[in-house]
Amino acid sequence: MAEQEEKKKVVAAKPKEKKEVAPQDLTVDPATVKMIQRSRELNIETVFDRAQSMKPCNIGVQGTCCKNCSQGPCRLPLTKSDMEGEDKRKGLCGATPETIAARNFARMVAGGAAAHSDHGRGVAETFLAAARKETADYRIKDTRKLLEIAPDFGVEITVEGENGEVLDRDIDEIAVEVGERALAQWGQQHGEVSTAKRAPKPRYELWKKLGVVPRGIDREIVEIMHRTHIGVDQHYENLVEQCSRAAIADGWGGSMIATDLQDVLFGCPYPLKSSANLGVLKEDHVNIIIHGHEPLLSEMIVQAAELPEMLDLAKSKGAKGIQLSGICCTANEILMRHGVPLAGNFLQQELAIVTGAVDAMVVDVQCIMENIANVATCFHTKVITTNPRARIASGDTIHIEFDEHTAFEDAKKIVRVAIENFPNQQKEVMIPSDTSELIAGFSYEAINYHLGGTFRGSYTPLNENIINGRIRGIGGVVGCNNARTTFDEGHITVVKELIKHDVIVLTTGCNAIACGKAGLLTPESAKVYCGPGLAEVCEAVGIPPVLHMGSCVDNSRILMAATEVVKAGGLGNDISDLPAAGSAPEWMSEKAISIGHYFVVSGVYTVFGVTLPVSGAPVFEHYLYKELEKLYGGMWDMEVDPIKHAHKMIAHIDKKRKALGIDKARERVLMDMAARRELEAA
Ligand code: BF8
Repeated sequence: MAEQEEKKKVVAAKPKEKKEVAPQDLTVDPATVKMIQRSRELNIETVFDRAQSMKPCNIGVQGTCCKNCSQGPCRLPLTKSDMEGEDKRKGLCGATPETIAARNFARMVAGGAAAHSDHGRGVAETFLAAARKETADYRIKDTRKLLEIAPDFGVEITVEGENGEVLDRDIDEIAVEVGERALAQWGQQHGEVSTAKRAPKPRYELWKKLGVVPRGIDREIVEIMHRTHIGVDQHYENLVEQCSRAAIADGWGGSMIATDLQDVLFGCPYPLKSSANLGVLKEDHVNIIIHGHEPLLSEMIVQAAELPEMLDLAKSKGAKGIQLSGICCTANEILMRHGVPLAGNFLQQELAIVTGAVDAMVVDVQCIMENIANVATCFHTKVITTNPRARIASGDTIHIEFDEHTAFEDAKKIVRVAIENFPNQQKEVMIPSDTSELIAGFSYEAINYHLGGTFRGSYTPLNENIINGRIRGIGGVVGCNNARTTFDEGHITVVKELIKHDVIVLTTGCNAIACGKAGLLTPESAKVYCGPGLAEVCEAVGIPPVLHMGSCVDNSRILMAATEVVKAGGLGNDISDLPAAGSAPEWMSEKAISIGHYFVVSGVYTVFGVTLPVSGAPVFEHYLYKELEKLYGGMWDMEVDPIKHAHKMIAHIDKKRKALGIDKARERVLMDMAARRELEAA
């Protein structure tokens, strides 16, 4: 037995290192510094160690490695001579670096769009089961939102009475029809994904003109896989066009439908208080971390963990209670609707287990590192997989399959496993004390309400503050962590630089968690970090300068917020007219590429940090960074330095202010506070 235990620990053991990088050079997050230190003391290998011992492939980084057939991989790094003379690089089939990089890029879009959209499909299936009353565990909760979204699917919300009067239609009937039509968006072969029409009219018309309105969600993703097979689409512009269809099918389709139906099932988020970082774990409680993405699971676990019988069971095992917390986007989902604290973002998942306090880490899909299973073998932690699409071969995971028809029972089973495991907690618990208070829950509906004053909800006050220059513009800062860059530094630096220059920030995903840990999601942070204009608005309205809008599928909320800003008037007719820019300072996942591309084709200038795998194909790179603007009014960019990154966004915002003729207003605002007040009085 002891021998077996030792064997287990070996899989998680750190290989002998030449020279270790100091923890404080790997991250700006104090809890992470402590936990990297701790993992090293315990000789447990984490992603931070692997990132030192294994460097990325130089050709893959450039995007010019093709492994789409077995004659390769064909590796086409860009050299000085290729840059100076004629670029003669070709794969065996003759594929140019542009074709190869564009195909790789397209497959990333497909992977990302598939991940979001498959999540959305699961939500739509559960929604329909709830609407048809086939499951007792889920029900239609937010009827206001249901009635709001129904017309977008062509579902009538009223009926004509016998005497021609307009009557409310039965809510259950509406829900079933919405569920059926929403689900049909995936398999639809012709026509249009219906939610694409939510974009501002000029944007939708532009997409129609360019022929990129998606026909069906699955179809556009499958078509990317076909086109990128050897010998099919060998024109980078044509490939990017298909990327646009699939990305719109994600942002304005699969992701947007996921967000909407989740809101109807679980409630539209509104601002609430919580806290973030590993310090939310409690040594004397049963600690359950929910990690992954789909709220179908986490919502049930939240309910199960609140049952008195579970609390009693926990107490009978010697615990004072049950502490739920989240990692990655599941964390954001349960934070937004229930105020469940955030244990951490992507790069903290192994470290959470290293605290020794986690009784169960419950995972579903996406962004779950296989190595958590190895790290868990060094502690009592049970890693519980729950989704048939996502199992882990490493370590000793338990699989408790989660089914929407038996959801609550499954959730109770999972919570019980965690509680039963509490007495197995070993002595070596070390929880860093770091936590920060935060306010989250800014759905686009909540922003409407908060900025609209007491009597009406409207985006008009936000627009007025942008027009008068107090708010310079809007920055959407989102995305992952990436072990190839200093953990959380890019996120925090970009966001601080933006708010310092009066740019209000909308955030989701792991950026939102980073901001939460750094104390940027509180109204009080406005005074400390913002420029005077933004600080004044935040103080007047009582909102943080960085608004947490949810998980990565909830980037659709940012699209809707941008659409509402356009509708409120005074800032142009389309998203591409807005003084706004997007950013993913520490991206790493394919989902981020799909998100980036749907922002770009929605008209947003979008800057990525770390790297973009296109540098080995300069013509394709130029197409993404420069030429796309002519088509869509938005384009890609890449900047590693977070300060320069933020200033590229600010420069774009200023360019848009100038085009709108509101640049002068800001110059006046910048004179001083008294001058600004005079201006207002006039
Ligand atoms: O979907 S931001 S690391 S957790 S991919 Fe993953 Fe990236 Fe985090 Fe959520 Ni989004």
